[in-house]
Amino acid sequence: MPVQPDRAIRSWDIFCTVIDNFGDIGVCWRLARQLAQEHGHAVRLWVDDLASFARLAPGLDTGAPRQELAGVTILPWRRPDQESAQESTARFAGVTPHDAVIEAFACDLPEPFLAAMAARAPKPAWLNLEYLSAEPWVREHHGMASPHPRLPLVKHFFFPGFEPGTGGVLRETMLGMQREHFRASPAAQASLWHRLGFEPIEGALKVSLFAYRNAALPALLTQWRDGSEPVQCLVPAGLAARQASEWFGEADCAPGSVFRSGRLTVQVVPFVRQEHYDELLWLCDLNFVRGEDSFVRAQWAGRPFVWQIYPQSDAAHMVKLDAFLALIVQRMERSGQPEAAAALANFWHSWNKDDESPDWPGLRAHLPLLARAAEQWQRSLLHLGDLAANLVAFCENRVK
Ligand code: TRH
Repeated sequence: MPVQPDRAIRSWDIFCTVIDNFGDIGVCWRLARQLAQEHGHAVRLWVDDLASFARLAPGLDTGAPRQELAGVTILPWRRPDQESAQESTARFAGVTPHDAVIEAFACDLPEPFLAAMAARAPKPAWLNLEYLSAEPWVREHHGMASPHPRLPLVKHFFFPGFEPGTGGVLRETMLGMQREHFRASPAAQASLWHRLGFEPIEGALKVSLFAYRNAALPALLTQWRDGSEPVQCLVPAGLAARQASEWFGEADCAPGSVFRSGRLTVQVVPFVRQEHYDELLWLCDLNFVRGEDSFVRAQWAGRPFVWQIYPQSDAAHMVKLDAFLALIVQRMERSGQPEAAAALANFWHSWNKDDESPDWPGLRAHLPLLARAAEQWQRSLLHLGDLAANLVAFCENRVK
């Protein structure tokens, strides 16, 4: 007989704050869509900066007090330090919390909403969705409970991760099939090139470059320019495009801009809607990604990638970087590829330490092996289950 869950979860409130342009909206928007589209749940996504959100979701009306997009209800909110108690009370007046409430990445929930959670029967499942990390302590902390100091509410910590016993990472059910279809379909690829506004350069190594400003970039561009093979570098409009244009001595870095020197062609591509970003990753031989969501997407792409982790004070991010690298490197060493693993680790360290001499030839030499390892890695992640489904099961069975 199928086991009945302890409680049924059919609706969600997700609170997200947006810092540094996109902040955490990348993860929250993907999760919200998946809960709505794949699980058929009602999802309210509360976002404090609709203008930044609109870059990932071009259909968004940045002035709307409430709107539906991709099956998700989107509402504006302000963090407790951004609006007065009266404004917050007015905003949440008459709002009954849904079955489960997620405060993404420890953004504090507004007091009036917390009070409504405490008054609801049954009380909603309350989760803090944490940052993704490969550090070993994540497994122990995943699922930990934290009672509210005043209200009769208990928050649970949900940690994404790469190992059994963690929350896993986001992955849409159809992603693998979509990727295979794209790879096998010249028409789908042509349509992406059309959307990007460029043509493939025959024989060139295709690289996508999504990054924060990085002191290692000029040296990398120099090596690509002076290298022995043509490099076609597709840079989404933003920080890296600006930095590349400065290196070329060009003022404009709008989508459509092209910079050429030696063997290197840099093309600034439009920032595409989130659903299309995967296709860019599937198209390229090597992807530079950053932060959290694009980092995960690069893994599902099964292509070699270079991760620029979000920098933190006291270099705390380097510990996280090394924890993830350790997983990859150990796996590659076990399958007899220690040199390729060392080249990857070496390059990632340079890229994240603003090192002005990243070893491009070292990485390039191992790209074929790294491509195989990337494919194996993405297959190994499949057994974790997908974060959205893990989250539903967690709320239904583990939150009391
Ligand atoms: O938003 P990010 O820069 O990283 C985040 C934030 O920096 C945040 O403050 C930090 O706390 C967190 O990382 C760890 O990068 P990320 O996470 O990859 O998000 C970017 C989103 O943009 C991602 O969902 C992919 C999407 N995207 C598009 O939709 N279209 C595009 O063309 C590109 C390049 C990206």
